[in-house]
Amino acid sequence: MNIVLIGLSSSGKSTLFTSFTGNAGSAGSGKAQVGIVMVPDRRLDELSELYHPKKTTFTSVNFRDTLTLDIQAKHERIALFDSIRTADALAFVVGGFRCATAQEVCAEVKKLRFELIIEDLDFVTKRIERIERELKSSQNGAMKKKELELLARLQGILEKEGFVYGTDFNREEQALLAPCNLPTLKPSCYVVNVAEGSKPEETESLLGKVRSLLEGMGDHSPVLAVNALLESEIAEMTPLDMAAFLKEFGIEEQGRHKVIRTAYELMRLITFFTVGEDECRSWQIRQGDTALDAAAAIHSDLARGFIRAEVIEYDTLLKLGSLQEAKKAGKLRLEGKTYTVQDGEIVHIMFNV
Ligand SMILES: Nc1nc2c(ncn2[C@@H]2O[C@H](COP(=O)(O)OP(=O)(O)O)[C@@H](O)[C@H]2O)c(=O)[nH]1
Ligand SMILES: [Mg+2]
Repeated sequence: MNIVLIGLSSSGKSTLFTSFTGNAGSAGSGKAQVGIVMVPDRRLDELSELYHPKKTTFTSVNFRDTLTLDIQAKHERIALFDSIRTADALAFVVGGFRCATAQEVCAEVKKLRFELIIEDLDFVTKRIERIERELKSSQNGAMKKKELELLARLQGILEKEGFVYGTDFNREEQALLAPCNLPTLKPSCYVVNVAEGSKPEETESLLGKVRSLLEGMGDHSPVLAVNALLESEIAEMTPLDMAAFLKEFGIEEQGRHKVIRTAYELMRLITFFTVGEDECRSWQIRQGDTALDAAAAIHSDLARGFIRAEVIEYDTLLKLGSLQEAKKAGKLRLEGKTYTVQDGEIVHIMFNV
């Protein structure tokens, strides 16, 4: 999964990116920077303590730092939107720490949204013009007319300063939309970079104001707060110091975990595990994915030669101590290709190629 950080100049994107990934941000380089972050999971830690495998592998997400949204140079704007289009989810970084009032924060949120809306509106309008030209010269235009209707609908939404995300589309429309890669059709969250020393109740009140602004525009995206400077201090600490520090500052969760968890919920991702003496590992699939999808996530051979899956909840396995014991206790279930995998299950694929 690709999470792209976007925001105005000096909102704290690169500071957050560096604290999340340990890599230098895109400042000055003119190019988006990518960093990989493993997705922490206490359940995998526990499974690993049980198995003592040679290797423990956490599933990961990619973060991407971008140029600022308010840049003017045309080639930079093209590069910026190219990286936005690669996103599975967008994180709008809002520079709350340098705003005097909640109104200023809300104004920044509106400006960010506006930049994406005009980008999509420009794309949709140009595409409408092109299809209209093509329709004049082509006899067989049924499909084009459908696309035109769809684009007119999008244009209507965007002209009212709405995001396309959250609109219902049928399968055919989804197929037409997929190659357009519209930024306002991407799942997004708002990360307000609050000042160090902000009181929790002030932060909650600020987030509430941003939420109601967005709700008023029909946008139900999650809104969360981080402090980029604190995050960069935390990133340098040993786990023990970090725990003490988080407690002292009343921070419940490290910012990058918050953002990853939110993106997981937005993308409807769930985690399943594979275990063994060689490796214990977590994997990402979507809610509703089947045992066959889980097999494919591991390796295409496993999907091709799929026979059955042995499935057990991670806490049952921890209680019973091993897959053998689970089998004896009748807790290891045999499931077929169409079984819907649940979050937190251990899935052992039996296959034959
Ligand atoms: N006081 C304060 N300064 C910040 C915070 N986040 C970023 N900055 C500062 O703002 C400047 C720009 O930050 P940067 O992350 O490069 O912003 P970007 O343009 O969005 O990538 C840097 O000097 C940061 O140290 C914050 O939470 N608090
Ligand atoms: Mg930057």
